Amino acid sequence: MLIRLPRIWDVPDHLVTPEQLYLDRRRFLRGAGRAAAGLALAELFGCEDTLQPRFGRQAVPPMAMLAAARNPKFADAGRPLSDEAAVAAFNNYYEFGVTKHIAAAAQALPVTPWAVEVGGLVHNPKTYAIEDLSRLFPLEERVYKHRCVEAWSMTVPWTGFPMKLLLQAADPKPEAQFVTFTSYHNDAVQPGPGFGGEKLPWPYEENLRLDEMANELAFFATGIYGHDLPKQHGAPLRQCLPWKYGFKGAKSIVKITFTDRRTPTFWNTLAPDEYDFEANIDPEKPHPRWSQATERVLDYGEEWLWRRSPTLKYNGYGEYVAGLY
Ligand SMILES: Nc1nc2c(c(=O)[nH]1)N[C@H]1C(S)=C(S)[C@@H](COP(=O)(O)O)O[C@H]1N2
Ligand SMILES: [Mo]
Repeated sequence: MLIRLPRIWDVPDHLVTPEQLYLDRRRFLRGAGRAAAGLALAELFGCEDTLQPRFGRQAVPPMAMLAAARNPKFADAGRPLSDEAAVAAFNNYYEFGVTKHIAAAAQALPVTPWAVEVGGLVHNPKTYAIEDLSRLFPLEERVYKHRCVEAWSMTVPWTGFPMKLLLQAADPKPEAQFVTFTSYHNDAVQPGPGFGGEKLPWPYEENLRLDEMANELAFFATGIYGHDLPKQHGAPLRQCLPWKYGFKGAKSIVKITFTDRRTPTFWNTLAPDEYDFEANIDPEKPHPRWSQATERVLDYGEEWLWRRSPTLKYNGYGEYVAGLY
């Protein structure tokens, strides 16, 4: 029997991302037949390799440069930097929609004033204005690889400060073992997605063990490519955890809460068998719906350039984090 697979460029943009497919499948399963929905998914993933450079580039409006020296330890991730305008046009930020092209919609995010509430099981609960954070904690630049669970990756210079500095300032009580990061959420400016009136588990939340937050690699970014974060990248404060899949790092953080237990998180609540708590990058542990052995690296250049490359355990950062597990 001849089965015609749709070529990826024949498929609407909003159908090509695995995380989007998950949401769609939930909708399909309530209506259409289970088997038919399963087949459609299998067909789409069958041609993931044919993804073509077809997304645009997003001009980033001029922003003041940040005075932050590059940390020599993280000056070079061993592969070329991704093109700034390309990564600014290819984002996951579901509060603003399910496609990768939410940059325009994300401009509705109100970032001034911005406060980050640090509390829970700590000796020093405090609400920081975003300006205070970058004054209190010296900014540095680090080039990190970012690997999405959807098997695409990028290489970008983040400006920010180690999470450990905020952890020390908060001074957790002995019973604190985990920490929850909460993203901004406001239905009025962040409309979607909502399928058939289904309420998704907003706000977006993620969590870490305390020793993961204290790890040298765990980083809060306030900037990218030497200037403030564009809104689509999670302005004005986001997490960078380069040894974990991208969904573990929340964008546009408003709250950081120290706890004695793991709290529910956005993707894990939606699909516990697909998005686990640890989410450490591991080429030998396939996602239930696709392999994690390789990734498509977004390199650089005038046009989109996806380069297929093997995925490394802990994204190649084992020397820093392997001892945690
Ligand atoms: N609040 C929030 N944070 C989020 C997400 C999201 O949808 N909402 N997506 C995550 C995922 S899956 C990835 S891969 C990265 C994408 O970051 P980027 O768009 O800057 O590349 O943000 C993560 N943080
Ligand atoms: Mo992701």
